[in-house]
Amino acid sequence: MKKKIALLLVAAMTVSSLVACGGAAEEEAPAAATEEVEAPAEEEAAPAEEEAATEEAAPAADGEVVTVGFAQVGHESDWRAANTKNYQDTFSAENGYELSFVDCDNDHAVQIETVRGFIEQELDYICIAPIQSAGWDTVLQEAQDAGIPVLIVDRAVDAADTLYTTALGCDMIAEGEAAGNWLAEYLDGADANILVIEGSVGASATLGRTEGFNNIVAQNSNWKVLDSQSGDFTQAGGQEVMESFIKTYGAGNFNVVVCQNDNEAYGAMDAMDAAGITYGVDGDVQIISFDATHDGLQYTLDGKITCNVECNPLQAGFAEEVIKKLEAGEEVDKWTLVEDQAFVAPGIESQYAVTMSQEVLDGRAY
Ligand code: GZL
Ligand code: ZN
Repeated sequence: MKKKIALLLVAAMTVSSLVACGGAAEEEAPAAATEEVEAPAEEEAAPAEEEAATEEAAPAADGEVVTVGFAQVGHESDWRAANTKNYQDTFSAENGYELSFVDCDNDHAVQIETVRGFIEQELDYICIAPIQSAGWDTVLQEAQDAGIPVLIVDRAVDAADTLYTTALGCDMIAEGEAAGNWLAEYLDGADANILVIEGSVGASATLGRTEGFNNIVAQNSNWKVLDSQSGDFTQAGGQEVMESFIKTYGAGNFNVVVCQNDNEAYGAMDAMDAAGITYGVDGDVQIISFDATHDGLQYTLDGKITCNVECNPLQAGFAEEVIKKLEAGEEVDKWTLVEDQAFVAPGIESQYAVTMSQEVLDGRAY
């Protein structure tokens, strides 16, 4: 592998960019401590540099430290916080890695420059959780020309798979279809007037869940999607979009709200509470959410969220497996599917989902 560069990566960070950003999800994020390294604000052209890695990383099995760059989406959701912690726990110094972690704060331009920074530092491996699917060909070609294997993790890129070593993540279209199939089973022929709070614009999680759910909408002529707007995968975004939906469509004119992640669902619940709209298994509106984080499944157990489709954030182990194979000169698969499942509120039996119980919740790893 690449000659190891001096371990001390001098950070040319502006002070502000070192501050753990108080992104919406952070206030709600569980205690998982992530030393956020906030990429510099957009106007600064300089690529986000990594924080100084001061302590010497313990040598890997063969005595060499493996350097890994991770250009993370941001800190928009509880799911993201769990995913970040999983990478930091896995690619730790005691495991023989030196992780250059950068929170790209949901900014595609910053993420591209961050990857360029990893290439300049000649890291051994680069992991990218792409904020958006489009716009990756050029920098992936640059990484390939530099001989650095790239792992596309969590979300997907719209680029030829010859431009990266491997990809891993959940099947977002299948997640959307699981939500739709469950809804069809639950409604059992009843009409549906549906509002959708989408995830971040251009993200494969948004595109896939929307496509998958709409595949099932197309099979149900008495379903109508009244509106579909992005809440950017944040709680604030979910609340804002739900407030505008309530203003536009009025209480009583919709009976299903699809939130493309749990944090948006929390915001939507706040907005419906404020408007006196009831939701959940005993309410006028059924909420479908995605991510199945701990808090999201607590709401599902409480019957507030009726259906929650999981996307497992604990994916770093898959990435590490690929890196270990590459270190050993072995072939790696082009794609690794991270399995997931759906959950429904107690009292609901479904062929598409697991019925929530305290035992199911206690058995969850995140
Ligand atoms: C899904 C992931 C999405 C989550 C959101 O794999 O990319 O991004 O559903 C997160 O919580 O913001
Ligand atoms: Zn931020």
